[in-house]
Amino acid sequence: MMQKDVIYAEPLAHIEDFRFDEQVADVFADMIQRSVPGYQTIVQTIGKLAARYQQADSHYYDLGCSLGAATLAMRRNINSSGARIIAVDNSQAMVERCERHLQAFRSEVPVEVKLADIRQLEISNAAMVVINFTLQFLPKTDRDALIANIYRGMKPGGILVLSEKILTSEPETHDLLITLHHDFKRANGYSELEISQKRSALEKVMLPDTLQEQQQRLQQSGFVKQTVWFQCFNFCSLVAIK
Ligand code: GEK
Repeated sequence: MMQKDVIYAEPLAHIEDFRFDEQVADVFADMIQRSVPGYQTIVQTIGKLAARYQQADSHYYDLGCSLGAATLAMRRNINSSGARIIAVDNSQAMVERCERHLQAFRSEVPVEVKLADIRQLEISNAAMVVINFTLQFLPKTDRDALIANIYRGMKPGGILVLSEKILTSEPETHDLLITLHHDFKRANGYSELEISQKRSALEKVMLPDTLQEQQQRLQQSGFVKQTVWFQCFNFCSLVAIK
């Protein structure tokens, strides 16, 4: 059974910066589902895109894979020969659980789960790269280089799926999206205390960009074909095709 996220349910004397440790990894499936609007839709669509954009003898990357939800979605949908999925996370706790999770399902498609920093990863021969809510955790100064590295490692016709929480520069609509997201969390059983303590924990660790910054970064890296395919409140997913 899925373990419930109660990490911020009690008042904490000191709120430490959020980390992807054992405690978070244990409740992550519940946490992401109750916190990210559209998460299921996004993961399912990643599967559909894998079916559509697969190419023979290619690599499929899941960058910041956590428990491997996107990897599983791709793996279920790839049937071309010579496919290999590379799932990468720099949290030991996540990588261990991801491996266990993947072993629970049968598949012909080989998956390599790597404990590594995605900023140091060599990306090659990629028909598809997924970076689902992970870029936002990198220092802002490292984001351009990662997207450029992804572009270089992709095959022509390959697809990048980039999902992020986004900032809106105009204050009133920014506040509106935040309020709607908090309503969503409340409707999923998070209390005011949980919402505000989690917000403090993420303040210095998760620094979203605006949608325009994301789009510019993709363009500067070489992606001329790109579109937002999903947005709910301040959560957004883009596709870019090489
Ligand atoms: C999903 N994609 O379920 N290198 C590798 N991994 C990193 C790095 C880094 N530099 N920085 C953070 N991570 C998943 C959800 S969660 C999103 C992704 C969230 C990892 C981190 O350890 C964590 O597992 C993941 O990126 C972000 O579709 O919690 O909002």
